[in-house]
Amino acid sequence: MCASVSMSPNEDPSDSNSRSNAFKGVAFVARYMGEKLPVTVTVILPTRNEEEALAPTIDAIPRGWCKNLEIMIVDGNSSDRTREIALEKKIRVHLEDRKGYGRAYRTGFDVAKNDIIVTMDADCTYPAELVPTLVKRLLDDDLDFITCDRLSLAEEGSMPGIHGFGNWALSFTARILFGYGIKDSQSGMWVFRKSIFDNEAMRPTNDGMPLSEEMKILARRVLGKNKAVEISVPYRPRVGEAEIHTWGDGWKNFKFLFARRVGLHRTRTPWGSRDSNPDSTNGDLPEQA
Ligand SMILES: Nc1nc2c(ncn2[C@@H]2O[C@H](COP(=O)(O)OP(=O)(O)OP(=O)(O)O)[C@@H](O)[C@H]2O)c(=O)[nH]1
Ligand SMILES: [Mg+2]
Repeated sequence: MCASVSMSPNEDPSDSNSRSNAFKGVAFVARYMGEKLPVTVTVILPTRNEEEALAPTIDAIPRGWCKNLEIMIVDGNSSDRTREIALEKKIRVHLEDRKGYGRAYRTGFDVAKNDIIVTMDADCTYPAELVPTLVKRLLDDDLDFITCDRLSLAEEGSMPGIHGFGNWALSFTARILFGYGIKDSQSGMWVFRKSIFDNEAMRPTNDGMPLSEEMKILARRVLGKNKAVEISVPYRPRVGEAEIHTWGDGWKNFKFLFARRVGLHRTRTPWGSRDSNPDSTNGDLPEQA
């Protein structure tokens, strides 16, 4: 099971006083049963060998609070039981064999069926229980994009040693270069309207980990400060082994920030899914090798 807190609908997840109350609070889902949010939502989880954490991550996402909830993984050649577990849990599986975290999202954003998209790692680090609260915030405040800051409420052990420093250094550099006022440039939890991609200027270009910082840079640049906001949420220790290469990915993130600043970034692959990508909703998913 992933750790969780329950929030009442009017609590602000970024308010630490509210968070302490949240443990005693009424769960959002219970309150909103029968009074569903009038939106459709797709939760996208990129996965590469997440057999340990995937089931609890899926289970931690509340159900029954919006008109339609699609939960899907975009899987990148997992060689463990990740895809089988997703199918057992009856969630959508889309295969994207081109490598990279950013590639998975540039595919997932295109094939997501619903109007609001929520992203998270499939490793129990992000507060899945807050998904309804965050979507409600998007609607109530008429926002287009929320990015969740992990640095302010990170729990002990969630960002060991060099990762914590790397996150701080990258976030600091991004603030200096882009002056966009985002605390956590590396967070992978966003809540946004799929329609933001109707504007091609809002479509991220990077196939790797730098997609995360690119999303925030674009959101502030294209959507503006009033429509793209940052909210602090809890962040928890990872379940399962990470695929991240601390130094290699850190360096790529730094290089990307400078390249993007001077317009020298390149797109390696086109936006969107390929027709040849197998998808469980089309019934053309091959057996797990
Ligand atoms: N489809 C796909 N998913 C990936 C790929 N690389 C990583 N992921 C997934 O993307 C998410 C983020 O990767 P993580 O390994 O958690 O990276 P991180 O959050 O920076 O590192 P930790 O702090 O150690 O969790 C996880 O759910 C991974 O399983 C990839 O090449 N393809
Ligand atoms: Mg992670």
